[in-house]
Amino acid sequence: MIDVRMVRVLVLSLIAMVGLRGDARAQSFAVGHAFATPVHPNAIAVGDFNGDGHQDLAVPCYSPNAVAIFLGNGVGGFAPAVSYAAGGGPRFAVVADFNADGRADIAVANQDSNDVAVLIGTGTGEFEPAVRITAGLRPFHIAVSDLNNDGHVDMAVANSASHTISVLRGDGFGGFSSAGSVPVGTNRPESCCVFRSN
Ligand SMILES: [Ca+2]
Ligand SMILES: [Ca+2]
Repeated sequence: MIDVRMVRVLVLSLIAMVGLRGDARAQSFAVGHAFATPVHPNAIAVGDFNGDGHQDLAVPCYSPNAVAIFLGNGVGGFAPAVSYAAGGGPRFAVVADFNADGRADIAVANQDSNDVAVLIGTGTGEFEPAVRITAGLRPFHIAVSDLNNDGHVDMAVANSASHTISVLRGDGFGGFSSAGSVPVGTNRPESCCVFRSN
């Protein structure tokens, strides 16, 4: 039985080798390690939050409505999590540089408070308090891209209960404003991605 307080994270030397070499032929992994998280982890996002060249993890967790940050040591280990308040029901997290300062930031989809939390990274592994932007009902997923070709990172948010994709326009300084939403049918959109069709 899976303990919901734990997230099993396969952090293995072989994975690091694949990342460094881009070797798609590697097909096996060593035994994984489990790391304690706050209650009910929902997703994992990867980035280098303290600029040491080692991958770190952001794990949105239902309780206590936070995103847990694990700083990696580069050999498969992680420091105990430090949590940052995110909003109601953190469901998904994505890493991007929203204010173009070269430091990784995080956005979290909050399915219970119907918003997206943006946490600006300081580059030391810590984050500024979350700024929350209204999305649709029960946002489950975020995709990041420059959607209007202004050079700033924007977000598309899949809202599972309002059956829409919200577009949040980035200002390049970490701020976002709503650019409306697009209906996508009635079958609970729970994920989205960005691609160019022409
Ligand atoms: Ca790091
Ligand atoms: Ca940044």
